[in-house]
Amino acid sequence: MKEKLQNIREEALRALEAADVPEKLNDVRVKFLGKKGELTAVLKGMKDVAPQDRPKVGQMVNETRAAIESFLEDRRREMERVIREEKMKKEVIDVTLPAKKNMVGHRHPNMIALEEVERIFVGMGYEVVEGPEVEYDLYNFEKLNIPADHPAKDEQDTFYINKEIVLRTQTSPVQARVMEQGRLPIRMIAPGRVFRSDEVDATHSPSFHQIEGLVIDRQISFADLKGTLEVFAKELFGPETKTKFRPHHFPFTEPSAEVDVSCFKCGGKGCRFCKGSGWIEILGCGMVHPHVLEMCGIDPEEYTGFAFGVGLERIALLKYEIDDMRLLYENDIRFLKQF
Ligand code: 2U9
Repeated sequence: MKEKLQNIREEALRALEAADVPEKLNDVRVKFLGKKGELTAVLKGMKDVAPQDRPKVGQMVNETRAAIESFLEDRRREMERVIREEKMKKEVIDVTLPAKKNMVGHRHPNMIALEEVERIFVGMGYEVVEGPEVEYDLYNFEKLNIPADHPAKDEQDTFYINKEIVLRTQTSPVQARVMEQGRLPIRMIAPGRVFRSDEVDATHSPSFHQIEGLVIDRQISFADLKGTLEVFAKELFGPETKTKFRPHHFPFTEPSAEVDVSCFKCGGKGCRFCKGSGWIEILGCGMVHPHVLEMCGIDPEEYTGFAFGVGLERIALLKYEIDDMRLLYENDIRFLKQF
């Protein structure tokens, strides 16, 4: 019996020595230690061993099993070490290789224009305030002097979530909310996305961006409005830029005006860019209507103010000489990275 166990041990150790992949180690384990393995067969044959010899034989079987298991474990560890080393050698990183280039995006022309406008107004002491794109009809229309059935509501048709809630058609509701808070004076701009029922073409989109401004204080006059917008135009389009105020009508301002700037391409002589007129329309403005002040909780006898509104896309198109607004929404990096 001793000899038999000795033979099993030697045969198993040899087989483990010869195994060159972990799977073969497993085969050896099954062959010798498995349920139908050779060592297990010896155990099963214990009934034929004389009872007084059984403990001794049992001990020998256990020793043989322990020796095989221990060597098997050594071999497994050694194999894993070799495999790991080979893998490390294969995966070695060549730090001298050129790095992969990361595709970095580009700031959108709208964003560049917005930051420029914000820089100008923040420099004049304005705050930048944002508000919700989904608004109450009350703030988007009523408080801005556009009651139900007003023709301006047709012009600014939008998506109604329900009878009271709309996608805002202008950022003015942001100003109405700030006015209601009652902290005066106010000097603010409200940039953001707005929505209108418009067909897409080179100059229109059902969703675009506005920057509106509002100043409320004692003794604010049309002269303050003119001075502010003149500074704005010169900063944005260059120090030679002239401004022209044309009378206009908005429900929320009285008096109201549209503002043209002298063409920054031809200096006002008339060219293809300004369609021969020498002037380019850029924004609308006016003195805040007393009724709007009242509806937002401000006494029009004590306070006056001016407001203006400008389309952000319009500024971006003009400033970067882009001739189709749709290019601004395609987000083609080859287009975007030119600005
Ligand atoms: C309050 C009171 C008045 C905002 C104003 C305009 C004139 C204007 C247009 C420019 C091009 C919209 O983007 S556009 O289509 N806007 O002409 N907006 S005055 O007046 C306000 C705002 C808030 C409380």
